[in-house]
Amino acid sequence: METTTPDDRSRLWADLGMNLELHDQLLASIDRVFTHTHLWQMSRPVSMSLFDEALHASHGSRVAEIVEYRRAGGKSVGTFCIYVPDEIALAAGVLPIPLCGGSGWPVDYADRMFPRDICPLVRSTFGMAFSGTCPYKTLKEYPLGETTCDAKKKAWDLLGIPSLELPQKKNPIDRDLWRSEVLRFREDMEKLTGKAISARSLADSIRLVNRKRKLLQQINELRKLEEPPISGLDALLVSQVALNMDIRAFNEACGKLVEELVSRVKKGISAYPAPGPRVMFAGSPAPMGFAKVHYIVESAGMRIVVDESCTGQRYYRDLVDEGASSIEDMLEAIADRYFRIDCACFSPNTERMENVQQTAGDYRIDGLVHCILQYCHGYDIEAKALDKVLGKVGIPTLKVVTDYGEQDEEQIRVRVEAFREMITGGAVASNG
Ligand code: BJ8
Repeated sequence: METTTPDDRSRLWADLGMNLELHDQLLASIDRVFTHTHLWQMSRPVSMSLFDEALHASHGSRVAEIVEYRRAGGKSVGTFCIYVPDEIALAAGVLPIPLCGGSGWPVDYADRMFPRDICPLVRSTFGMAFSGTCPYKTLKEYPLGETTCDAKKKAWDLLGIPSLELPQKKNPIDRDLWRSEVLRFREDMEKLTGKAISARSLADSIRLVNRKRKLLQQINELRKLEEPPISGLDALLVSQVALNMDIRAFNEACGKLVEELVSRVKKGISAYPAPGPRVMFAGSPAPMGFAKVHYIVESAGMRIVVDESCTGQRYYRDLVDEGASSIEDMLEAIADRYFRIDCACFSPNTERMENVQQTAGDYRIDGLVHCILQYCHGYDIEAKALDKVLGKVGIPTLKVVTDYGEQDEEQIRVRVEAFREMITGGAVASNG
């Protein structure tokens, strides 16, 4: 919840050395986009106000909390991928701060360092840093990248950012490499704080992060119902906020939301005013600030009932096994859990094919919308393989390649509406 006053916030941003004029522009843009994409919905759960506030607090009271934490001697690490094991950082007393940008406003500021033709996620993240509008820029001991796609890998090189080495395959030798990286991350976190991680603190943080993922699972389980009590747009916002909000406060807010959703189901309250085809959102992540495709799909009368991306199922599907008692076994369990993530950076990525097929059945989807961020070749090319798998079970797909801008909204809408017509028995959609 936003607990700081406008004066507090201005002081905070000035103390952090931010560019206040440009930052005002960024905030105005975030606010305008959020109002446009989310506030037209007629049947939102009341507790979504907690997540709306958290989105706005991400540049206000959340920043103040982290400043306070650091003043008290706490450490933090900036991350860019859901492969970084939060459990280990938290057990060491290090706050992980996910830094992926989802706003279209700062992308051009990345041009002073990067070519224009790279993915908007990378451009938005570094555009914010370069324009002096990222409040988290100085709030971390160091940023930690990972060797996933080429855009990210080369960005780390250029900026001198260290990275976790992710294997590209899933053979036993790759699992060994990943395990050694997980152990290295543990050492790095211990060096940062000067304290060894105890078995007790690691067990506590495993339970804490599992609790977060279980709550997200409960919310998303309810989207399987004929009449989901929460829209795809709001479920996305919850996932986006999950990456920024203090974990305990997030778990509390999610608990309230789950209660309300269960009660809405009992009362027969749907998130949607009219019937519509059930679709899966799949592909590149949709970080906080980016909800364009969800907005277009749902305002065109379809229902996004499941998100397959890193701002969806890929983030909460797997839990860390809580059965281990020694620190070594816990680290093995963490390595196992993260190694199951089915990012398109892996090749072959057969797990993703199997997971999507399973999810398609579980959520009884009528169609799938690939959302590919421009120049995200992994998800773009992999869309073909997924189409083949889904084609065999008669599920149509639509591929939307886009960036964080608003210029293509109407073009996408035309294609999305044609897709809806095709699913409901009308015209044929074009898959570009
Ligand atoms: S586990 S999806 S968070 S790497 S930056 S791959 S959009 S071209 S973010 Fe990701 Fe981890 Fe994988 Fe998930 Fe494409 Fe852009 Fe690369 Fe991206």
